[in-house]
Amino acid sequence: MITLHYLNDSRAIRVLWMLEELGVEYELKKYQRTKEMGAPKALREANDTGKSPFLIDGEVKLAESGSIIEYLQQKYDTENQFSYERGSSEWVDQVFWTHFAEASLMPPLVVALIFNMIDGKAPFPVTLLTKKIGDQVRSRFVTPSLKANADLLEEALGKHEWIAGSQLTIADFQLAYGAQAMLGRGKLDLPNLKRWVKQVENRPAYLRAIEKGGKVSMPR
Ligand SMILES: N[C@@H](CCC(=O)N[C@@H](CS)C(=O)NCC(=O)O)C(=O)O
Repeated sequence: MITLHYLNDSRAIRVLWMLEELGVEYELKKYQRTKEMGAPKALREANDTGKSPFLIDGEVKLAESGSIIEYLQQKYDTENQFSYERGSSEWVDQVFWTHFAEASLMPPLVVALIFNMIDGKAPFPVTLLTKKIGDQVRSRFVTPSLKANADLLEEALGKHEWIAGSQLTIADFQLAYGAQAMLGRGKLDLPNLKRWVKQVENRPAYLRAIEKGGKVSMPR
C-alpha cells in the first residue's frame, strides 16, 4: 500500500495529482504547515528529510518529488501512459523538463519568497539593510532567472499541448506547482503558460487531488 505524506500548500500536490492520474490505491497522511510556514513536528519525525512529499510503498521510502514521480512512473505506469518511449526526442524533452522544474524553476521562486518574508519580518532599522540586499538579489538573480525560465516555457508550450509534446507526462506533473507559483506573482504576461495551467487545473484527476488534499495556495 502506498502512503503519501502530504503537507498543505506544497510541492506534494505534484505527487497527489499523479497518484490520481494513475488511479492506484493510496493512503493520504495530511500535515498542516506551522505559523512560520515550516513542517510540523509530526512530519519532521516521519522521515529523515523532514520534508514533503514523502512516499512509502512497502519497503520503499522516498523523498524528493522528482524521484517519487519517476519511481511511480516506472513501477505503476506499466502502459507508459505518462512517459514517452525511452530514447525518443520527446522523451529527451520530458527528462529535461522534469529536472528543470526543481533545478531551475523553483530556486528563483524560493529566493523571492524568502526575501519577501524577511522584508515583512525584520525590525526597523535592520529592515533598511535587508530591503537593500533583497532588492539586489531580486534585480540580479530573481527577475532575470524568472524571465529566462518564462521564455523557455512559453516557447515550448507555444509548440505543443503539453510540455514535452502532445502527451501528458511526468514532466507536466513536476512542473505545474512552479508554473502556478510563477503565474501567481502576476508579473509576466504568459499566455501559453496560462493556457497550460488551466488545462492542468481542469483535469478530473487534478480536481480530485485538490478535493482530497485541499486547495493549494501559492506562496508569493
Ligand atoms: N526538492 C524537494 C523539496 C521538498 C520541500 O522543500 N518541501 C517543502 C514543501 S514545498 C517542505 O516540506 N517544507 C517544510 C519545511 O521545510 O519545513 C522536492 O522536490 O520534494
